[in-house]
Amino acid sequence: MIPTESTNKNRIKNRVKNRIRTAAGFATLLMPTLLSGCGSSTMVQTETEASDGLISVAFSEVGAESDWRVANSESMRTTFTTENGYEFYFEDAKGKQENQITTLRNYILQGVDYIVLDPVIETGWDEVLEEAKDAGIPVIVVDRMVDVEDETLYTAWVGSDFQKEGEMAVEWLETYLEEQGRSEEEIKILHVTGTAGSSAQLGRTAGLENGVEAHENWEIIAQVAGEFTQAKAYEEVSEILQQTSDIDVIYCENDDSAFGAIQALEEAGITYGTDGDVILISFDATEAGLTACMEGKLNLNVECNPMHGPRVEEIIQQIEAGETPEKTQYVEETWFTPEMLTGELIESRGY
Ligand code: GZL
Repeated sequence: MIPTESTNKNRIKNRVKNRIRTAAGFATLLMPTLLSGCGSSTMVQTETEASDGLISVAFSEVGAESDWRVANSESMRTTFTTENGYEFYFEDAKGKQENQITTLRNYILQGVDYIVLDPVIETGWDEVLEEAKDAGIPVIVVDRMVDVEDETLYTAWVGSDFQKEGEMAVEWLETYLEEQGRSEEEIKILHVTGTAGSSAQLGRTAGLENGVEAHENWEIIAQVAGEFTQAKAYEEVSEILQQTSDIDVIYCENDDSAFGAIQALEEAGITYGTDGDVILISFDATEAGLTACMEGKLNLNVECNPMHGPRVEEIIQQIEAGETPEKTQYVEETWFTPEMLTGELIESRGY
């Protein structure tokens, strides 16, 4: 949506202010180079060079570690297009917080209109978010959460209730075991966690651990770091299967790590899924994950919606119109079992 005249004036005024501050910032940064007479100074774009009338949205993405992540990046790219009235900046941090902090500082120096941050882990953001606030640049946090002293350091957060996702999985497991006549049986669970300290890992882990706490016949026999990737999960699960095959459930905190667990189970000759010995639970409900679930390879897949682009755009348009967006916006999510799924349904979901 192209902004109105009044919001345009506001933004240009803001942008000139930001650029003056940025030029000063650059000058300080470049001073040593200039004084030493080497290197070329890259002055900030003047107002006439900037793409006037477009809203600059600068996104710092976690990485490209999973199918979910790729869909999340795509949703942002296809929302913030020039045709829609935006100048879009994108940086993939390759899973490292230090890369995200560097990226945010560059966005601040560039004097962008909005920063969107998907924080790889929850802690360590206070300082750089303070710098963005001082620069007058609103920060919208998506997907994972930041744990900061001062909540005014970000304008809004939109994402999933990860603990609720875990609780949905536990509720389903409880019912499933009941239907199988196994509610009194000793249930041994292998827990494959996501990126340590990420909101998705913290929430999904809490959901499972609380569930185990409430069922004295459930036991987590091992917690291994799958880091949301197929390769790492395969390595970790293979190692466990060399020590024991006495496992009833493998709880994987995303689809990619579930695929790693499947690889390890197949190599060990252990059956899994709806007709196998091991119950497989996964999260994300990506196209690949739901297809595996439809084929009976996964018993349950809990949805985690990555399509944050449209929601972030709504927040930006509210700010542009002088409104105050809701601080915390949870997305609605559900779960899937094999009998619920068809090729058409999977196709219709778009990721
Ligand atoms: C969840 C997101 C997680 C996904 C993983 O919202 O942060 O990160 O569950 C992704 O697939 O790597």
